[in-house]
Amino acid sequence: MGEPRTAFKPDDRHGLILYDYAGSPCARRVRITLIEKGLGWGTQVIDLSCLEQRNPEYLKLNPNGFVPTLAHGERVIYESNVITEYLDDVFPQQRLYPDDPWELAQVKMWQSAELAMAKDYRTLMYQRLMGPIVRLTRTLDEALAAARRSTTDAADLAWEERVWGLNVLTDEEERQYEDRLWKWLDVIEQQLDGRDYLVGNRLTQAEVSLLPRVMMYAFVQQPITAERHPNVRRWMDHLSRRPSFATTLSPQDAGLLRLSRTPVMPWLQRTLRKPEVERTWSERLRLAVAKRFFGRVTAGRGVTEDAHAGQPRAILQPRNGTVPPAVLSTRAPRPPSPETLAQPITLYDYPHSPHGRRIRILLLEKGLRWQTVDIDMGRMAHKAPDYLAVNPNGELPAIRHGDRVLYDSQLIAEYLDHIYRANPLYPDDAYLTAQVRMWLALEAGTHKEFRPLFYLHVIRPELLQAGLGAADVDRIVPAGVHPSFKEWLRDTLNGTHVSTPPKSWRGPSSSRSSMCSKTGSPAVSTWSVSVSPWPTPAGSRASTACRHSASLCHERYPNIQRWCGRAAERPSLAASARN
Ligand SMILES: N[C@@H](CCC(=O)N[C@@H](CS)C(=O)NCC(=O)O)C(=O)O
Repeated sequence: MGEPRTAFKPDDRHGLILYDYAGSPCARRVRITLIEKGLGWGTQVIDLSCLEQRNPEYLKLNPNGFVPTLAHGERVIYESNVITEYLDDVFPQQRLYPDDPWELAQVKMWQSAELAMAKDYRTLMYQRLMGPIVRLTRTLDEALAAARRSTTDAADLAWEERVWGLNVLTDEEERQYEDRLWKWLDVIEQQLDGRDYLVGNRLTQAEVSLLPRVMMYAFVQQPITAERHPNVRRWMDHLSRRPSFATTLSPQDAGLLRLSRTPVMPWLQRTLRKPEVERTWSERLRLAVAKRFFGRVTAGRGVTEDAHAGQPRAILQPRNGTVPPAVLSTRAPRPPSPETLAQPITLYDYPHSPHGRRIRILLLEKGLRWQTVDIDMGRMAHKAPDYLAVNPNGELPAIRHGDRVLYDSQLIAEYLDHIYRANPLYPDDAYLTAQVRMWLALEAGTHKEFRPLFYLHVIRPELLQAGLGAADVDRIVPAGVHPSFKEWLRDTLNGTHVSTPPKSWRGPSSSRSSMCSKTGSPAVSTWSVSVSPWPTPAGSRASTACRHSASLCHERYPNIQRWCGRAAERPSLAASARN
């Protein structure tokens, strides 16, 4: 095993280790937070260019297989937004999350929007930036060898091959993703009209979470200009001057930003796609120069020096036995006014939606009444303009609480738990709360695998039972829904997701194994019996997973089965079922 490598001189004052990658916007938001709070930390680089995030040793720390992860003594926290909120609770200096529950929910909605942007961004980035760089600097064999040092999962290796082959997206998909990224930017532009910050009138975590992503639009050839997005440009320029933002921009990213102002990347993408024999002499010469240049740019990321080393690197481990003191969340939410508490609650829901059910369970646990507006997911009504005006993510559920609109089931749950204090479902302790949020993040990490299975096993039978087939899609889907969603529904009805999932999603067979590996993590059972005395919102998804893929849980995972069984004893679970 190679030696653990740290990029910066470790600073041990607080026992913090950040598992980091210089070009990662998700890790950068943690670095910005640490600097804003005046904290020091040590760094362990996880080299994404060699798929080191799939290294089994790292997966033990972060089962989602992403950077960043933070170790605080022996505590391990993953998911950037969970990390930053934990830091805000434990190190309350320079608070970045607001105390007011509604402002807090708004910050979290921006974070949720960023997660949606990230899905589109990720594939475009692999197509337009990572792919050309990997293709230019390595042969396919070298790229696969580098990946194999961290993973033997066939789906991961197939992904690496697609990245190298510049085959992550079709041209049509590229246009769709680009379009969706612009739409997000339009939403931010509108919000910043006449204001300097996204929420309230000061810097909050909304800025820290969004700016690192927005800044990277340029990397996927979507430059943000003052002509088209003047407010976003002003906001970016202003924030980029803050020391925490300025010092966390890695030299490589600064170089890529400069490069993105030139036509080099689109040229590379085009030229690398040409068969070698068709490349002109001048193209070959320019490719050789580019290769030297990118070799230098990527050197700090481990691409070149590690690609041939042939051994997994050891990953620096959290310090066992170093337990930071238990910290009750230092946040003291202002009690809401009686008028706020009396506001009616409307839930935008779909009977089979596990996330809708998550909120139904919570409302029942708290003894709250609500009215339901059903959004027919089976007819893609959640992607229609009417609903997108409520929730630009196009996902269920959302709630209306008086004149406040909230989307994303996790933050809705936290908001309701903050406002209505009866039967609290989130713990007071900052680290336990972080653990609840990590489980929810793990669950969110199964969405891409879960989604095709959900359409195949839940939506399809329902539509077939109603006598509907692929030929009816144009008639039943509301006006204004993007054609790609109609195509998705047609594939659902034809049952062809199994063989032809959209390129950007993994297919159901790998869905099944990933779901298994995620829900089957030994930690799940430990946690569910030892840490959680309350029915967590995540329970609704576990029970749905069991129902749709019975082979996933019952025989293989007795602890999960016991956990589901215990949760099922809560009256709220039965009462929340709508199917
Ligand atoms: N929701 C996660 C997302 C983390 C994430 O996507 N990290 C990227 C770097 S910004 C990553 O590790 N990518 C590796 C991959 O896509 O396989 C978080 O906020 O921590």
